[in-house]
Amino acid sequence: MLDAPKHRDNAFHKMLGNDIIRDFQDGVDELGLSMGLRFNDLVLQQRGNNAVIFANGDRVATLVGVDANSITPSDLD
Ligand SMILES: [Ca+2]
Repeated sequence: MLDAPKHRDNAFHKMLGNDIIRDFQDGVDELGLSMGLRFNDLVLQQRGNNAVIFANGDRVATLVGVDANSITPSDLD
């Protein structure tokens, strides 16, 4: 079951799969987690210039041009 997006502008990115998010702005945009995931369920890795987010061993999103260390619970909806 998927949650409906709370708003549909570019400032909110719902991670539903192996998404490539190219316009994430730290401190401006928020990430939405599906499937009841919480920040502690995530693994963040730096791959080149990108932050890659894993949950339960699966890649759920790639944030292009984002520092993995900049993603904290405050970035989640
Ligand atoms: Ca942040």
